[in-house]
Amino acid sequence: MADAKAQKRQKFEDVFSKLREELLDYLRQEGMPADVVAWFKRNLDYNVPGGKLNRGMSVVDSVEILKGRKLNDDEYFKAALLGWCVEFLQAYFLISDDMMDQSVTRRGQPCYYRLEGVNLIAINDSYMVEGAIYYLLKKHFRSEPYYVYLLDVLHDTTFQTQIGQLIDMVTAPEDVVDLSKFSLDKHRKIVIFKTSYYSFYLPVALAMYICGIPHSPPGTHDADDPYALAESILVPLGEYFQVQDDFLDFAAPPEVLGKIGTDIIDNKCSWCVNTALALASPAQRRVLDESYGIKDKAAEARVKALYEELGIRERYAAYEEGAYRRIMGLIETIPEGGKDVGAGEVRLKREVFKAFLDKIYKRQK
Ligand code: GPP
Ligand code: MG
Ligand code: MG
Ligand code: MG
Repeated sequence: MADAKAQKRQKFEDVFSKLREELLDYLRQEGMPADVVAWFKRNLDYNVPGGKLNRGMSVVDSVEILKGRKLNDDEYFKAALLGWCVEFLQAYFLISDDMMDQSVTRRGQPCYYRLEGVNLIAINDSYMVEGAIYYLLKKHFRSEPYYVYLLDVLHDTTFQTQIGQLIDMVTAPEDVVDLSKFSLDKHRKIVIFKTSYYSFYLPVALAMYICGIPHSPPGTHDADDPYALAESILVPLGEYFQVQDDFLDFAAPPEVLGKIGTDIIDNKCSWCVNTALALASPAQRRVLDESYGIKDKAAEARVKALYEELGIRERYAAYEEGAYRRIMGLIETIPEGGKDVGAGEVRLKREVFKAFLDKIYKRQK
């Protein structure tokens, strides 16, 4: 079992090595100096492949579910390439997010911009990781009828993520604590724009495009469009995932979670603090105002004790049950058997969404 998982990851990573060589070959063909090629190579190796790869591999999984069979070599390569586009996009976001957040470490090593001699060159390096997406797409997909849709969905989700980043930066600066700026409604908008679109909708939409699922013809009701339908399920699913992430940051034992939560100390606009703010008495609110977002272990412990007092765990359990039922209900709006959603050869399937939901429901880490 663990072996099959490792093999699957290895196969996906092998595609990265190939894509990296295509990108470096392009620079070489253009006669770029060796130190420039080496710089770009280090940028790619340091920033793109080191994460969990869930988003990227979910493109491959979704294509397999939609087609209902194993992929041949060419189909696998194309699906994995699009999966890597999501990972490149995320790497571009994270390089720049770490600079904006002045973070110290990412994925257990120093943030890229903090490497000797990198500093603000990381701004250009993040743009190059983004630019690489469109070089690879053009090279492999330009003659496909759905090429323009791939470009569109990548551009749209990039802009949505940038908007989400802006709400986040303006609402929760790492150094100025002002809890009056927080609310559950802002939390929801931040999460949907900063995370849901690129992490959940984008991988599935890319999978749907390469499977040839068409948009509904212009003029038909928007809700019947399979992409609109997918979005209407995946955006709430991503929201649920991030609420879990926020809750686990507070509640999961570090030895289970694999990291120590820092949301309280970092002044994050987390689901926990927003729920606490909505429930707090004036005296409890003072505790939050005085202790949230400061770099002090005792202050963090006071906030955690208040979360326990306010019953954040029970609130979360109720939220999780509600979210699960609501999302299951949304999934069941996908027509099965009878009427085709996409009129093409391949139809949208409930299984795509159930696979995501099953992976995250009641997760402990
Ligand atoms: C990470 O959020 C930021 C993003 C996923 C989007 C960044 C978007 C840009 C347009 C740059 P975070 O700062 O809350 O999380 P982490 O703790 O991983 O840094
Ligand atoms: Mg950050
Ligand atoms: Mg950030
Ligand atoms: Mg988190």
